[in-house]
Amino acid sequence: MHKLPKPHHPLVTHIFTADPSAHVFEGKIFIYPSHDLDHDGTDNDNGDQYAMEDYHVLSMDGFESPVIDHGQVLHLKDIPWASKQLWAPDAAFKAGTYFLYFPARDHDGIFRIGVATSTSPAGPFLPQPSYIKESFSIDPAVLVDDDNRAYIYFGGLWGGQLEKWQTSTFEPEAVGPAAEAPAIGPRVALLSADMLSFQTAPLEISIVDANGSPILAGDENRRYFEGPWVHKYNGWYYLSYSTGTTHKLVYAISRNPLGPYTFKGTILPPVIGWTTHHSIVQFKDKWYLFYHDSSLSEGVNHKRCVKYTELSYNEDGTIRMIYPD
Ligand code: FUB
Repeated sequence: MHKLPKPHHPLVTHIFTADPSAHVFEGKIFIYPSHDLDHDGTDNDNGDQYAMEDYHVLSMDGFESPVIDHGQVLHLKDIPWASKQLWAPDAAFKAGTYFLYFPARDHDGIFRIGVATSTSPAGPFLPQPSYIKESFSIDPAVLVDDDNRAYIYFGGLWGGQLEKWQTSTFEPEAVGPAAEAPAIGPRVALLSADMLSFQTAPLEISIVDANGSPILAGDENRRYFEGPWVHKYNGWYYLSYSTGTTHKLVYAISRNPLGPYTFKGTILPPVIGWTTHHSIVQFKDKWYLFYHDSSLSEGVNHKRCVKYTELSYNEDGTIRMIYPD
């Protein structure tokens, strides 16, 4: 049991946490974060410092209740196909089962996405023996739509290897497009009815500006980098993500879960630390942003802490920008 959550304060301080995917399950708020290792290794652009080995689940009855750490719910040693780096996960619920989607490097060093199941939102989770066929890269985020179709969004540049999949096969030496070419988009696939495989091949999402022109690779204030999240508000799909090198959380909207998405603006300016990663969830009649920064370690990029704050919309459906404390 941990103290009452306060906006813009670390949810827990006994472990380092990041990449929070928040959901309301069984009337409570469940948070599925990465569990950052407390080590003193150096950083590189490949993200080797993010050497996570397990997942914990956090929950709160509400924002006036203490945070519960449900302990270790899945460990690397129990995932037959994975070799290292359990990065940003997400969870979903369908037909009595809870699903935990997570990226990890396989035994060839290639990032893939796996899935584990549980009868409880608090885990423990039992992994499938193999990664999801045709999956690649990182940062899965699952939207179960109102018609019960489930979409999985994923992909991340640099350490997340997305630029190495531009031809649909893994090209280890591939680099990103030229600055004046369209940026690489996140991927989306429809999940099968049992939520354990892709029903459709991953499709690249197009993110365009107000004139319908693709956001370009050199437009680092707006182009997709990693950490996709899709939520629905007033019939619109909101795709939010990190811009990576410019350290912002931004968003784009569409009438179709597969896009194209039209860029709208910034949700959160840069926080302390290199990465920024989030989720957006409705609890009762309010909306919340869960995010992380590196304040708990005074700026160490791989020792992060999960936080939350309220999120609100303008009359026209645009999201009001949030200023981190
Ligand atoms: O936590 C490891 C990686 O850092 C995540 O997968 C990215 O989104 C970034 O937050």
